[in-house]
Amino acid sequence: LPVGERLERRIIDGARKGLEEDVDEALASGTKALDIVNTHLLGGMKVVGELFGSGQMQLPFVLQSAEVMKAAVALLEPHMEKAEGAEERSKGTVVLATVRGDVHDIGKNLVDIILTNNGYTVVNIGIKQPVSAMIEAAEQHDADVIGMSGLLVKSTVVMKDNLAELASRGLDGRWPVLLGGAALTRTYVEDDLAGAFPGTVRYAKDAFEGLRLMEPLVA
Ligand code: B1M
Repeated sequence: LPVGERLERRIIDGARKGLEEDVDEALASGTKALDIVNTHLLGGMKVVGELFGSGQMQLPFVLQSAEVMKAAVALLEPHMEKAEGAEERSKGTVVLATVRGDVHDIGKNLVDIILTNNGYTVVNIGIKQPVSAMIEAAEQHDADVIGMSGLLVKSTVVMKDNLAELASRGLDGRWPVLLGGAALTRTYVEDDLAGAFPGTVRYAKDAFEGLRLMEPLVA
């Protein structure tokens, strides 16, 4: 198999042994680190989601796939392009969290990498975070934006509650909120959530849309 397909297969099979060699080979062939993530690793993860969703894969195997995905991203991260000046001065600060009750963090951590490599300061507070922890971190780090990630359908309701709590504490105008994760839809965020939230709330379908949205949100 060509190395890209091998990497995709590794994610699906949760096969960690020999990963370094395949990552090195893919990089040596001239494929950019981010393209390897977006095409091959995410391609494999999509299949894992489909197999799990249709009952053809059990949870422990999904976990193994997630571990291989994380290991591959960690190997590729040093090879990712950094925007000029990204390390010198920060374009703004974002507090990033996976919402209460949700453990999925691969997407959130990719958003962290992309924003960090493009000059933003990311305060990544982890998974299963209540909105109070996001507020605390945003205050402590004088953040410009709060970013919430969630993949479960129930996380979309948690996000709605979080916005309501920000508003009820009078904090809706303080931080614009960026939302992302596979269970969300643009209409849900832009119509349902934004319609009921006095502050600014935006939907990012992927890490790159998150990056594009940061500039107007920070301004
Ligand atoms: Co979970 N899981 N999982 N899982 N899992 C899903 C989400 C699911 C869709 C699978 C399925 O049924 N087909 C399903 C949810 C169904 C639903 O809610 N209706 C599901 C389920 C059911 C569960 C459990 C409940 C299973 C169980 O216990 N019975 C359980 C939940 C536990 C909990 O959270 N309380 C569970 C557990 C797990 C693992 C631990 C095994 C593992 C996670 C490991 C980890 O993250 N450390 C796992 C995985 C790997 C998945 C799938 C297969 C892959 C998720 C992933 O990493 N994708 C997933 C299937 C799927 O998503 N279709 C599934 C790759 C990642 C890069 O994509 O996170 O979407 P994503 O991020 C994207 C964009 O969404 C966006 O940018 C990223 C890429 O550019 N983005 C943002 C994300 N956050 C953003 C924030 C932003 C901006 C953009 O700004 C703030």
